[in-house]
Amino acid sequence: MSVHHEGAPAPAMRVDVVTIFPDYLAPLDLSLIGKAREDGLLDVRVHDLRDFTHDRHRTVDDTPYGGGAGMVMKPQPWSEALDHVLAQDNPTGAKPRLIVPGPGGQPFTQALARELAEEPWLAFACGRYEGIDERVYDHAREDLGLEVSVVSLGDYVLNGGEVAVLAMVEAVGRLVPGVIGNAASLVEESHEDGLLEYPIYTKPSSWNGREVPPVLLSGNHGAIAEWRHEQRLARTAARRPDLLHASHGTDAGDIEISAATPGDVPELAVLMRACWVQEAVANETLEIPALHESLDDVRASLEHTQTWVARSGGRLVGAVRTSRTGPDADDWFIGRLCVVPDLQGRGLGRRLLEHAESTAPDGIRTFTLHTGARSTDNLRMYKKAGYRLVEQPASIPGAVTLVKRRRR
Ligand code: JD8
Repeated sequence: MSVHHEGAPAPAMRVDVVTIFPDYLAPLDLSLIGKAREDGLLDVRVHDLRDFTHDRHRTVDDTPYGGGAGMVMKPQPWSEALDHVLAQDNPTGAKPRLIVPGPGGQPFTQALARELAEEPWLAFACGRYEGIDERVYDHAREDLGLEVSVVSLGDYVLNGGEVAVLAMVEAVGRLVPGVIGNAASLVEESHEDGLLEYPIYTKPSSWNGREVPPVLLSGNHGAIAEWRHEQRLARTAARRPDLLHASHGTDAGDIEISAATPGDVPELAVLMRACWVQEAVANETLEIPALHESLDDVRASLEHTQTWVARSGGRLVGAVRTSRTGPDADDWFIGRLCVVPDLQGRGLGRRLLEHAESTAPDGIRTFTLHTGARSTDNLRMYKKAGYRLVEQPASIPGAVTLVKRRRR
């Protein structure tokens, strides 16, 4: 496994696949994964398990101890195959993460794909017949010191692991930097943030008596972003309510948003400190007003702003503050949007943002908010919600201003 030098192209992610049907993996020569292999972004190697047998019939299976239908894959060929993979082009004695597809494994998800895409070396063991002798898993963990994960593609039964490996290598490989041309397109995909994709259209704008939704022809990016988000919510609610459940907090049902009261002040102060220390680190500055707000400041803020708190099972897990601003008092300033660290990335921030927008009184024409120039997750969420960065410098050093026109 090659050592990576600063500025040098990142070493390819190495992927080894062991199977008795090497041709089953031929699709990995095609399309984006095939191109990524040519470009040296992925180093995919397929090995035939039968090459590690020594009898005339190249036997890899035998009858199950204890009786029962079908055959079991013998341990010895697997042991020799794994030894071969570990010995090949591995001067530093690195160890791959071993993934063994199986109907009883942990579910393969986009989150697991993202996790595996961080690994420099993956090895996949494709079982067939009734499966692989259990001692091979123990040998890999205990004798070879490999991290072994049994992973299932889904709750249905296949005849072997090859199809699962095809899907996993594609789902992981496309997340490797450089494999997908414009990485930005990865952001709005289904399962990336717990919501399904919005409907898409291309020319002609009128086809078979059917029109493309006019908002998509409007050129109004704020309106388009918001329409797309609403479509994603509607589709997810219709097709995968379980995802909505999951993405809206540990138990969606129990996160309530309500108007803040003086009783919330102590917890609010703690939450803001926790969240803005995170922002201070990300933006390398302590010049963040929220960090310097005293308990009295927070208490006083309830007088001149509308603050909302989110509680889960009585625990304060999020908050947001709104106030009418702007020379024509037609701007709704949304601030102090924060979510407890353990619930970030599950859509609660988005929910609080939508709530803050939805409570804007009549006459409000724009929504404005600030965040750190280097607060990448926040910026991604706001942009997906239809906000646009504006030149107007934020009154806070290192911060940026984002604005969205209100749609009625
Ligand atoms: C690996 C052998 C076949 C499975 C007897 C049918 C994954 N989501 C998934 N469904 N099935 C698999 C899978 C099936 C496999 C092997 C993965 C190796 N089989 C066996 C047990 C019942 N036959 C899978 N990932």
